[in-house]
Amino acid sequence: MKTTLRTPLSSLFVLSILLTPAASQTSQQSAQPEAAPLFTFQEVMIPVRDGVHLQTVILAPIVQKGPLPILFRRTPYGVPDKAPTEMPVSWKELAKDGYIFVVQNLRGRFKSEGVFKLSSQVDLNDPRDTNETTDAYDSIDWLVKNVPNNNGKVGMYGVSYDGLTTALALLHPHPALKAMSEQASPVDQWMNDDDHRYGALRESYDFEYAVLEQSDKNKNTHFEFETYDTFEWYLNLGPLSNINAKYLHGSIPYWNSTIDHPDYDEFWKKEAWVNQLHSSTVPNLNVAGFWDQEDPWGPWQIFRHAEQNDPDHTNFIVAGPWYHGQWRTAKADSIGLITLGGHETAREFRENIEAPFFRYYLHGEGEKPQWQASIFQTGSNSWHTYAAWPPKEAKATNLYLHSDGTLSFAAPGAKSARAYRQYVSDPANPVPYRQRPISPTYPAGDWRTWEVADQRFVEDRPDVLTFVSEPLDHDLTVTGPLAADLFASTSGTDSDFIVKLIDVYPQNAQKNDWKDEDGPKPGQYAQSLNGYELPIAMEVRRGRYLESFETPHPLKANKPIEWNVPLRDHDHVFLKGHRIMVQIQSTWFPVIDRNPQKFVPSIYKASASDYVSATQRIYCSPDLRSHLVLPVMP
Ligand code: PG9
Repeated sequence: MKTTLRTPLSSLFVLSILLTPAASQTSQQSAQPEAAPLFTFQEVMIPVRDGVHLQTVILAPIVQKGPLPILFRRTPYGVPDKAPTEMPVSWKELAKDGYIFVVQNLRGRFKSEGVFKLSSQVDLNDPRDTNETTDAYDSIDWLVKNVPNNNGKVGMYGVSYDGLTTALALLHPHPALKAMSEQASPVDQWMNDDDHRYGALRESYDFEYAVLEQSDKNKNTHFEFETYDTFEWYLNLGPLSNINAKYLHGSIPYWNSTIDHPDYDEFWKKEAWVNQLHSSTVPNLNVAGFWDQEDPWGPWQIFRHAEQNDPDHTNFIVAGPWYHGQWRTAKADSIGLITLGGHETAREFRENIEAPFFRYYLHGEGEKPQWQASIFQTGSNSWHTYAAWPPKEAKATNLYLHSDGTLSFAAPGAKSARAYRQYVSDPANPVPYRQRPISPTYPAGDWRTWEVADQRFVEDRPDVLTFVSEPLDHDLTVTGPLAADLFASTSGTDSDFIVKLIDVYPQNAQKNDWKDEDGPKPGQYAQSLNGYELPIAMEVRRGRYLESFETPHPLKANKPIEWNVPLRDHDHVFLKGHRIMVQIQSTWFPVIDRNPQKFVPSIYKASASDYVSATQRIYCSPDLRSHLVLPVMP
């Protein structure tokens, strides 16, 4: 396998934003004498129940007047090697209240002993099982007993993997764990989140992440692609079995598990830890990003599971206009080209929501949140609170696809020109999920903002269908879970449909600021929002799993059937003058692996000749009314 090794501390976004000083996110070390550290630094090896020791760094404020709560983060990405001399950006608001910050490497990562399993399996019935739930429990027990001058209260928080290790503590929380903020935690890697979407493999993510984390215990490892454009590499690769045959040779356990378990079997059901959660066991501030390119789904699921029994109302959800972890950056006043009405959404989240939440539960000061959901609504660019999520006032409203390429709230009538629209999907020429050249997933770079990219880049492809509404004559607010209900057929026996709901900006959305005589600088013309096609929700369904997730079934060629495509929770205003667009396609490569379009027992064992072109039809007739379901606010 060809790989390069890079320093772990610079290679991962989440870790880097957690440790980047507030003053400058990009500044290099200067020749100045080192500033004094803001925290004391202690590295300890915490023993857990099976005798394994976990590498843990304890950072207590240099000036500590009295007992303080502990804020604990558990990570596979590495711990700091010294105390920061400038306050890390994402701690700035929290640190004002005073915390002892503790960061721990998961078992099997860096100096932590044991084996890293890249797994969220927890078996609470097996007294010998050790997992992230028991490691969190044992570590908290040690911390409250051994860290000097702590007040006996612990909070946990973290983004993504660190969010997962936070959330897993919900399954058997230590009594000292008084509050947590799970942020972008995955919950079920087959159903959604990082690795699959309802069984459709997130090929580039699953592969590149498994290599990143399981190549070397002491490092984060980046796969070395032979082509600059990874789209080309994945296409040249051919069938997925070539990843092991040509590159990994079975050396990466998580990748092996992925290809050994194509369907929703016991392996994935055990990974789906959230199904063990039925009540709100610890006050929890769940945090989700609307344009989170990795784990947009998990926080909503954790929130919904805890809602099953939340008598003390300690289960909260926060969502905003963010890519994965963007709420921990300095400002988040924009995402890609999209500005956010002058709001510094990340700072506002930390200052007005996260810090007061931990202050209340860990310092006993201030007020409990009076809302259940606090959302930065996109489109209107404003914060909103909701007593319940989804808000009851939202009314499920159908938006219909018409065979003339229009979208409207009126259903197709008997006079509809045609019953369907069609295109040919060719796995040899798949639709790229973002503009080529496509960079490697890590280091993250362009990967972060691909979900807000202007969708005009694929609109003219013959294998992408576009439906668009008239300009809206009033603002349309959509708050709650969205879905698409398609009636579609394929000439093959397996197939994918990808649905994108898009907000189309008016042609004159923005005044261009170049002087007429100068014209735009190179690249500037494309940096405008005029006519921009902003994705609001996007998702894929894979035909073989429409009937059952456990047992794949072939589709009947050319038979229209119903495809339900959940599009997750959103809070967005399509502004007056904007248009609503829906795009439909059958490939989204390489973020989703190619469906051969011919049914095979396992796609991961398909051969090159199994991949065939297919004619796809989307029905828009009075009987087969493909539509989106939008939760429209009055
Ligand atoms: N999205 C990453 C991840 C989390 C959990 C499991 C696997 C991957 C992450 O950013 O940590």
